[in-house]
Amino acid sequence: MSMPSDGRSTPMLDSLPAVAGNGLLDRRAFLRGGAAVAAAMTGYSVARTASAEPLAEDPWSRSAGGISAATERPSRFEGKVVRTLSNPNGESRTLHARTPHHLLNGTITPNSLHFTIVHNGTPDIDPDRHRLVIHGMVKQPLVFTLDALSRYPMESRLAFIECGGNSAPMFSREPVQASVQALHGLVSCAEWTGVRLSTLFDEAGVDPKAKWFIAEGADTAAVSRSVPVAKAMDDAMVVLYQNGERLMPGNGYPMRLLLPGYEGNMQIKFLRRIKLIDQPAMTYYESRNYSPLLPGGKAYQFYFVQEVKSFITHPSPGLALKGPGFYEISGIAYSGNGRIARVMVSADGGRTWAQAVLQEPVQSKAFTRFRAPWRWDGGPAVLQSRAWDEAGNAQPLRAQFVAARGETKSLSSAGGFPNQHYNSITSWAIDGRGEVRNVYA
Ligand SMILES: Nc1nc2c(c(=O)[nH]1)N[C@H]1C(S)=C(S)[C@@H](COP(=O)(O)O)O[C@H]1N2
Ligand SMILES: [Mo]
Repeated sequence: MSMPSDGRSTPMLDSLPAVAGNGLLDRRAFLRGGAAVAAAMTGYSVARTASAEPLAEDPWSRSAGGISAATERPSRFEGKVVRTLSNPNGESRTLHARTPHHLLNGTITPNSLHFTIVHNGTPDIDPDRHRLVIHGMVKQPLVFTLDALSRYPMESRLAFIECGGNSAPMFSREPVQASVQALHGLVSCAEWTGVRLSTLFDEAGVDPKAKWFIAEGADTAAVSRSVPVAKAMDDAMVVLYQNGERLMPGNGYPMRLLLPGYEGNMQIKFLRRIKLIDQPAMTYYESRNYSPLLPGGKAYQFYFVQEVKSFITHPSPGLALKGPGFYEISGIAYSGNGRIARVMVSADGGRTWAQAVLQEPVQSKAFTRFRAPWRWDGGPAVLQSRAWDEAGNAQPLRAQFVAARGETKSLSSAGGFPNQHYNSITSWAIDGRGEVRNVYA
């Protein structure tokens, strides 16, 4: 490897075993409490050696601080940590707000940064006037106020929500130069609290011949989707809280349907109606928008599950490397089929792979943060991640994926209806200056 820019030798770092090409180190360097990595980093002066001088007394150390706000906001120095808006002028049409994954860490998306898609603006719902009706093929139709719903037993779970159109630019034949936020920002993960849908269905007395239900929102877009009753009996919820506080308006206030692992579009926000039916209703959103086309001209009739997927958030475009040395490669993995079983990371465009550490606890249908230690020698590298889930599914390689699912000729045709459910590999190329670019490898 080349010498770090300050010219010092790095005996400790060199003693960490490389387990794959281009400087990927053994993940056990992390498992030993990080001591091996810490020792290795000293030669690289990521932190500068402290001298004997006292710490500077900055103004904030010398006078009383400000008052606590009733609702805390992030530091004013974090003003760049924002969602990007597809429709910033505030017109009431489809609006996409994307999560800045490259500026976050961990597994929970803060409520203010959870992605949002609203097809006809965010309604300003008075929770006291909102009602949820369950009717159709039931013994006893029911109507719930928010208060009434709040008296049922509740539970909390983590779950990611991903738009079927997330990563649509990755279908483009030429790699689109954009950030992880622009490419993969339509997925987020939160802790959701609410009432199991099976509890409400049991009370309503669902007719055994009812195999589907249709869920409808109170917004003017009246987004509605057919969902199998089996999902209701498995893990669906009517959620009222998001990371401990009431749902954000954009995420469905005052109540939404949560279908862990299923396509975002089905998880109806501003939920006002559930109708039990004996066959799918073939609504606009399921028969036109969300039945992805295949290269042969056939289309999926339904595509509910968001399949196993991962992408690297650090480093990623816009987060340039600052000189050779130690870096943690980290990213997000998730699967609509259950827990993440394994994530492999490559630094040489998929020729060789090293196993990443999965941050505990690894939870079903939720974000799993993976991390891998890496020694960048300053030369070109191509970083990739690939995930497996506990159901045995592997994230498909790009060649396999494109053969099965197709690609689009240009950027402008990306994001169209055939371009959904991209779950293949993302590759970040790093050049000699440490700049990061989206490539296909
Ligand atoms: N009522 C209603 N529900 C809706 C939508 C909507 O516009 N109205 N958008 C859907 C789409 S396309 C997605 S991807 C998810 C996004 O959930 P989020 O905005 O909470 O992230 O909500 C779905 N549920
Ligand atoms: Mo969506």
